[in-house]
Amino acid sequence: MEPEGPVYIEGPPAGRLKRYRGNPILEPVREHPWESLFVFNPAAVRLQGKVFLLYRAMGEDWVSRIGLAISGDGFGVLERLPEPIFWPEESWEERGCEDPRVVVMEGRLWMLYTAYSRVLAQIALASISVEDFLAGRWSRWRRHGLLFPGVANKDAVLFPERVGGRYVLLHRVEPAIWISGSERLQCPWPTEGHRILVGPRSGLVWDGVKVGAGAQPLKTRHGWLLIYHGVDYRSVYRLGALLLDGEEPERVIWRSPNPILEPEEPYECSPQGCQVPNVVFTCGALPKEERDTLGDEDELVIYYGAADTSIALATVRVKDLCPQEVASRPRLPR
Ligand code: BMA
Repeated sequence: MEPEGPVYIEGPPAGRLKRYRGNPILEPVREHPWESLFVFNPAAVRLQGKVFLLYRAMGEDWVSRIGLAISGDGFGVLERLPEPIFWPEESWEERGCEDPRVVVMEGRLWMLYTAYSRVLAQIALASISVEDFLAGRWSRWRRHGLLFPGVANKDAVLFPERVGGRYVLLHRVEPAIWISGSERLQCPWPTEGHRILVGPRSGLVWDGVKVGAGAQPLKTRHGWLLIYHGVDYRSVYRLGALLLDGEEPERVIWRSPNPILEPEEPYECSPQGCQVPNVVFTCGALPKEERDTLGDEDELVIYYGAADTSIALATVRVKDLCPQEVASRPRLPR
């Protein structure tokens, strides 16, 4: 029988992420007024063999702007721009452009971000061609507007390719992660056909208060792997994993019962002058080696904001994250 609503199967535990020894990889720059206080929550894309981190930065005026760091191998930072690449221009984002999540489709970078107006946090969409991005032509960013005008919404991320011919979006109307498809990638996004993908679990558990999508979904042989964040009753932010059906991503195959990363290191818990203690929060992850579809042995690099103050990374192999018995589990009938 066709199950009604979101499918959630309690499953075996996920493996844990392994922190990079060189963490944090990016910290605020006191001499740059726009990023002198905090840098965190980067999107990650790979272009021409390099990793580009588009990160949220806050400085003296407490307004969030987007900065850019470039890495050759995805670990060490080769270059970091002295000026932001994207900043508030519209009234609905006057307090900041936060938490970018970027995918590359059809020759353009598509960036969803939280547009904070001082009153409301909403989802906005901007894009730029790969060519303009690589040439640093920031005036060529195109603002498409608000995805759901007037609606409080956060943590939106696009799938990196069309699924079943449609663009697919995850977003967050508190306290759950929602999923929705559209024929067109435009603002406003259709308001019909949205479904809850997963909500918080009940009880005093690590993802018991609210959940939100994290990095862009990664395509694996077993389905779409989504790193999400869960918040507990003490406002601790941890990361978990979801495996979604490759063709019908609204079907949840597995959800990690345990967190895969939680604040433990000093830079994640309560570093001096930190913005928010006990936070690990991701907006971007990439395969270590360029891949279309990830296999079990492939390694993932997950970039994350630590205590809303600095940027760190952690790695894990697909097979260590997603248990074998989940990968080989027979799928529910379509
Ligand atoms: C969320 C966003 C994130 C932040 C997180 C933890 O609501 O503001 O940017 O990392 O809270 O403070």
